Amino acid sequence: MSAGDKCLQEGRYVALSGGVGGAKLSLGLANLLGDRLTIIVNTGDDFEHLGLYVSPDIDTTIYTLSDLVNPDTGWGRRDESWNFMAAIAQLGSPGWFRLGDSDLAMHVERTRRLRAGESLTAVTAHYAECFGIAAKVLPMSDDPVRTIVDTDLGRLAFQEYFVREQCRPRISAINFDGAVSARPCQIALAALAEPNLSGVIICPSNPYLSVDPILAVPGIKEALKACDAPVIAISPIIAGKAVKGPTAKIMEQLGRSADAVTVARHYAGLLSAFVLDKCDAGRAVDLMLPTLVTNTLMRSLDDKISLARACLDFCAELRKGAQR
Ligand code: FO1
Repeated sequence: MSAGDKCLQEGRYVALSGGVGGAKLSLGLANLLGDRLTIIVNTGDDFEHLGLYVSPDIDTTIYTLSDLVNPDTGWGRRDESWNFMAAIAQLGSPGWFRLGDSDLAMHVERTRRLRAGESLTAVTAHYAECFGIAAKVLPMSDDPVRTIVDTDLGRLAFQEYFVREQCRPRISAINFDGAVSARPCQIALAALAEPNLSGVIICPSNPYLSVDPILAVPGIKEALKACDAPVIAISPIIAGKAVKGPTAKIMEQLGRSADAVTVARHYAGLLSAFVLDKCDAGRAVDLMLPTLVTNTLMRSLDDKISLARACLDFCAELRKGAQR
């Protein structure tokens, strides 16, 4: 058995992920690894809406891994109905954040359990079990960390910026309120400290809005730096464009060039290696890191599994190189 095959069959991996883009690679990884995968998910997007605790990136991860996700939007549930939204709109409630009828159950039950004293980690583990997900899905922290953006419209909570304002305001700074005093999810830290960890994969999520909040939780960056396994990141930028969402636009607004190299440099000091798309092959030489150039666009399930397999093989290669 080759080292790569052995890692594929025995190794444990940790993924850091935001919402839609990250969940796609998480699905590929989950297909190959099952319960040997731990996914640490951004909760900086969480907020209270209509009195309910909504955790969008956890929801997206759970729905994607259980094949319930709406394939058109990448969030929410497939074959959803919208009677609740229509009924509440009639009562004058703001309708900018759409909660589908089946999706609603997720938020009502989460809110009930949190109010009864369960942690977000426990509720998320319960949901993963209910939906038959073998991988561990973990919030980055059980404490509130909230992504707040400074914009030309003033300070906006993440969902106000992202959904209500459709990412139109110009961002000048990104803050993670509460991060300084947040405690990291202990199961996440334990997964990163495991002696037989084979790799850590930073998914192709928005580095500034989705991965940075995870890295802002005290202890997580330190655990990444301390772990023996290779840490790799996949660029969410392909040929200067984000596959989905405002990553490229935000990079420009923050005065950075929107390309894969900038993403790799953003993670400076954390990475053993970087994965970039074939379209950006020419930029690999600009990085002072080992690189894997492959197809990173994930349209089909096969694409997701192929990219996941390439990442796992790459981790195995990096481990072999480190042993020499
Ligand atoms: N995204 C939207 O663009 N519009 C919505 O109305 C919306 C509702 C929504 C409800 C529950 C949920 O879990 C996610 C939802 N999202 C919606 C997605 C989400 O806000 C963003 O994709 C993430 O926060 C960014 O990762």
